[in-house]
Amino acid sequence: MNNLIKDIKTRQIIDSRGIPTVETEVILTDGTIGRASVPSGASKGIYEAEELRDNNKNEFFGKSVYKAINNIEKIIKPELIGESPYNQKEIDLIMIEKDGTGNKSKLGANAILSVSLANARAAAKSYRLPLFRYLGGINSSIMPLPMMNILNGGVHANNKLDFQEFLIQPLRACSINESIKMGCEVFYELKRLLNNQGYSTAVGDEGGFAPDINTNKEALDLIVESIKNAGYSTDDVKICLDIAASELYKDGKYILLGENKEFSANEMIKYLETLTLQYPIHSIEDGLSETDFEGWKILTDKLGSTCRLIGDDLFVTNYNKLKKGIENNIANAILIKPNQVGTLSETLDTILLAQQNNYKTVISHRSGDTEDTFISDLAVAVNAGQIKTGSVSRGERTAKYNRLIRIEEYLIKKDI
Ligand code: 2PG
Ligand code: MG
Repeated sequence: MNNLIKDIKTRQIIDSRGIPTVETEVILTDGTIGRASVPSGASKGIYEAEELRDNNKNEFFGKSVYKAINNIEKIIKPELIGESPYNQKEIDLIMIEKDGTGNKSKLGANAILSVSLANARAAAKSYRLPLFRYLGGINSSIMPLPMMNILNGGVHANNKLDFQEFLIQPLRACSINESIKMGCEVFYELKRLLNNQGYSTAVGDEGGFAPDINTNKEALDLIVESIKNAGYSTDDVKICLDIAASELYKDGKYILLGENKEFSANEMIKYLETLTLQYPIHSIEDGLSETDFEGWKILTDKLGSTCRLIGDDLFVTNYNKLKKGIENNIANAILIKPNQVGTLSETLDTILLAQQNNYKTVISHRSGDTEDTFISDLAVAVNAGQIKTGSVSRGERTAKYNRLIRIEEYLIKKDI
């Protein structure tokens, strides 16, 4: 197909926290336009690719992204015009090489990723294929099971809960529609429970409630009760946790302010183990800090056979970090966030490495996100099995679930 990149347009938009981010359009010679925007994290891993911000105090308190946009217009665009949009790896490689740093700090991972994703969208559209079908081919057929964040703590909320995310996963759902229905019903029941107990039902960054409770056990009890009140068992709907432990780790200790506890790695592991024995916990993400490699080995030894242990900050969607984790038998699952690494091709390489080594993959949003639904298509494309994209409230989260509903409809009708 003699269809080439003709133009690239880019602009600053805002994400779900009102913080500027990059949106890009890749325009092809046949007139197709592919658009994508990039999300942004709050609890970022220290090894993530770098998001370029202007640090100009007069613009959005330093958060504007005009430098990234300028890099797309002045540096990336001239390199990519005339390239084939169907050669995603080549497109990504050109940008990686032009950046020349290990962590995309020159051009900005936000700049590079927006072009990378917009290019894939343009390519898919020009073939008149749904994005997931273009990315994954005829083998893409598994709908991911959502992990829905219904209670927020940590740096995503202003309560005292130490753990960042309390999620539910409707394990026994047979379809996306059913899993979303189950998730919503538990969410309604949690709201009712919180209301009845006089707690606020205001939501945090990812759309989960952020009540003013202090302890992790209180949060877990509320969720178990909501699952039951919604008419489900804790086999139907399980609990997942994102501890985001890198945020709790100071001078070799895990500081849990809400619990009023200070743990060594071993004590933290024991604490997590106790919780898994007391509650229907299916997975734990970032149970320990990204720098606590020794602790992770023990955690995996102790809990790896009974619990899904997901590395987020630990692996930062990075091929080499995951490879090291696999070699050392650390964790058994990986969170995949395209903006942690900065291109679609590198994201796909990391997913493939995980799948070849029996590590489960969870495709994930960021706490600051946009209405872009790329990750929904990505999750189906690679048969990831799991998606984590927030609660069933806030438009930027529901956009991703609603996209999955549409994809499931395509797949059932088999009309593509
Ligand atoms: C996480 C994410 C998404 P953030 O830690 O898994 O839920 O949060 O985007 O703030 O890193
Ligand atoms: Mg996380």
